[in-house]
Amino acid sequence: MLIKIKDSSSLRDGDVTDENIYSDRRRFIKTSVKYTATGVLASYGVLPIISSNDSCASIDFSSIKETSYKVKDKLTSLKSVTSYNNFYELGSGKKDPKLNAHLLKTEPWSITVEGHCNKPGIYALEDFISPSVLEERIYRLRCVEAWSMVIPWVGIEANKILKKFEPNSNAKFVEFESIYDPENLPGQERRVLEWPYTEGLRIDEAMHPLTIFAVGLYGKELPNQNGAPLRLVVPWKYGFKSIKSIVKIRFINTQATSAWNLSAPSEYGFYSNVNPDVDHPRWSQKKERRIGDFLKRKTMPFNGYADQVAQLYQGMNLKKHF
Ligand SMILES: Nc1nc2c(c(=O)[nH]1)N[C@H]1C(S)=C(S)[C@@H](COP(=O)(O)O)O[C@H]1N2
Ligand SMILES: [Mo]
Repeated sequence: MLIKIKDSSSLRDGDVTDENIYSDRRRFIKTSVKYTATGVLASYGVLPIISSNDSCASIDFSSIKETSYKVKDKLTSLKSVTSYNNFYELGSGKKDPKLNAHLLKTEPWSITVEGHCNKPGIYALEDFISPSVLEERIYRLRCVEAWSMVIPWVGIEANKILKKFEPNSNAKFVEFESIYDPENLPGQERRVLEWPYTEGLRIDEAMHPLTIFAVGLYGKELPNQNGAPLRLVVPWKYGFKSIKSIVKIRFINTQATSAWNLSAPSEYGFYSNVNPDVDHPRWSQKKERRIGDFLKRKTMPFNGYADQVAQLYQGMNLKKHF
């Protein structure tokens, strides 16, 4: 992992961080991101997007600008966020990703950018993410399995990164690919899904200001089980669209592949916007269980982000294009 988020309060995955304590404390703790640029690993004859040097820069997490991207809901505890996961490469049980997290090798890490853009290449993470651009986003995450969480991510708007690769007018969709490492990742020994895990968005969805790349949560480096070192977060869509541990970004002309859509197209649509009115063929989506809560709550259209994103789907029949 190339971007290190150090937290002087030494929070560990196992620590129960009360959501309210966290939000108070983050104003006081000094957290730094150590950032070392090693430069582009290789490229198809293009220069790195951000000129690299050997300097280290730190940012103070306590001074991240107040973001308007937050929700009033109570945060899900750090413990739940990091020990109740879906990450099939690390096993299909909810506890497997944390247990097997050490098997995911995040160093070295490179990201291949391909397709309809002017700046394809193989990049190191720090070629396009500098700590000074990171911000906190508190988002709801709604899994298609009808549970949900509220997670304080640390990340950057996806459009800020994607634009640097200069996609051209043929880039109608963006496809992402996760790590493929069957020798180390126990879930990839079997074909539970088509490996590598893929996901995609229409280009306007990818460029929407709510879509982020996350490199951290709860003010520190992203735990492996949450998709280190870089994962997508698309808060108005079911969780499976938020692809983890990204190694490839491809600008394409036709609808992107999606691992779950490939495996069961009648159950998991390409769009997969959170929608209480479109049930999963095997269960209702009307309600959801917020992890940590006793009573179920109503599912909100677009997971509560309708004001910001509904216009992306004007004129579309969302029951058909689910
Ligand atoms: N590569 C990869 N990405 C993935 C998954 C996966 O199995 N593999 N699971 C998805 C699903 S179903 C959900 S709900 C979210 C869960 O994210 P979290 O474990 O950080 O809460 O990750 C998504 N991203
Ligand atoms: Mo999910």
